[in-house]
Amino acid sequence: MNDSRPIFPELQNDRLLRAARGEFVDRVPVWMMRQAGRYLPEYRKAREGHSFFETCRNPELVSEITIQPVRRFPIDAAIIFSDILVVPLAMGMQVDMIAGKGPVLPEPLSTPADLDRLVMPDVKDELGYVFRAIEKTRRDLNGRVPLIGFSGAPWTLMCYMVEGAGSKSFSKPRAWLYAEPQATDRLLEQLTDVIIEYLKGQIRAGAQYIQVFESWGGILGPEAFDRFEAPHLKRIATELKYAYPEIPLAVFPRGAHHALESLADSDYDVLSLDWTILPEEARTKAGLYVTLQGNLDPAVLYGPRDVIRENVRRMVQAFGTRRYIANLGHGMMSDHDPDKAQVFVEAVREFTSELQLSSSH
Ligand code: 1CP
Repeated sequence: MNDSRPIFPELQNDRLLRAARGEFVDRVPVWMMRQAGRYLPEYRKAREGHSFFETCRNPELVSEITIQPVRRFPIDAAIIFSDILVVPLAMGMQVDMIAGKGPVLPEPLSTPADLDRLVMPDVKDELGYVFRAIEKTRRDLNGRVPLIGFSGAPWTLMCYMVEGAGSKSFSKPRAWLYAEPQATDRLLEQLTDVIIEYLKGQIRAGAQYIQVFESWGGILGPEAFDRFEAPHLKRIATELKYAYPEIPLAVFPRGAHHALESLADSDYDVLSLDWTILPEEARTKAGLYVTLQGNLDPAVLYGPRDVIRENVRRMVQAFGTRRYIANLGHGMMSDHDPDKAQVFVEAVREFTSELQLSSSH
């Protein structure tokens, strides 16, 4: 190894890592996308008086917020509190996080000439605050559960950088695919280079599992996805796997069912699924040698306890207990009731230990 990584307390719960590698687990591991956030009163309290990115830059606050859901729920992983938009920020773009609305980039990339405004950051200088927060959080977790690091995928980051905000259609970045294919390639390539360095830095700082969020993968058609994005997405996994073969890699290609077959045949260990695909169909597309993660519709958590339990039961029965990590099909929402998240997590634990027993008969 070309680096000296910090020494951390021994991991006491490795279900997530074992499931990602396809090893035996005593029950299915469970965590929730956006498990830290506004729906938790303790999160709202910790954020008081601190802007979003100020919070991200403060290792004590990041560690506290990251660990909050681990204290509250019997989950099998923590995910570092940060945001995918720290990458465009590090490349010199302005990003404002507007409370209740989401991210706004007031000076988006509107023509290829704007690419010259982007800087190729030294990730240690520009994103060192994320690495310091990971190291602190890993120490504070004290081996209770593994710590997940993450990044946005190139296309998903490009969506915000060109559109300038969240959007339903992202028509501006989609127009670039056809009006400015060369600039699109250049931007995605540059983002890929930054993402690889950024994720390597997260692993060196202590991240034990990496997830790449392709949250807007589904707005690309299959051909555009294969032509513009898939090579970059795969290169991220290949380069990380080469440098850190022991770290499981997950990708969340939201809405891009057509990409599951090809992503299963890449260096990702885990495909994270949204709720618009049946578990059986995902397994057929993905094959047996990749772990599936997901995929309960987060809206189920607005239902009563019995409805949540019934939906979880059906989901885990369909996925089975091997090569499976239970999760939602997208993030927790700010008006979710934390008690419903508790029902979800407990139901996974209950039903998957049961399945384990019955499948050993
Ligand atoms: O527990 C955790 O998962 C918290 C860490 C986390 C992660 C993994 C946050 C905190 N953001 C993200 C990833 C992220 N950010 C994604 C990929 C996952 C997904 O699809 O949800 C995306 C698309 C973003 C961009 C973003 N940041 C949005 C969505 C905007 C849109 O287009 O609709 C929003 C609302 C944010 C702000 C944000 N990031 C995180 C939180 C808790 C919040 C809300 C800020 C607040 O009110 O406190």
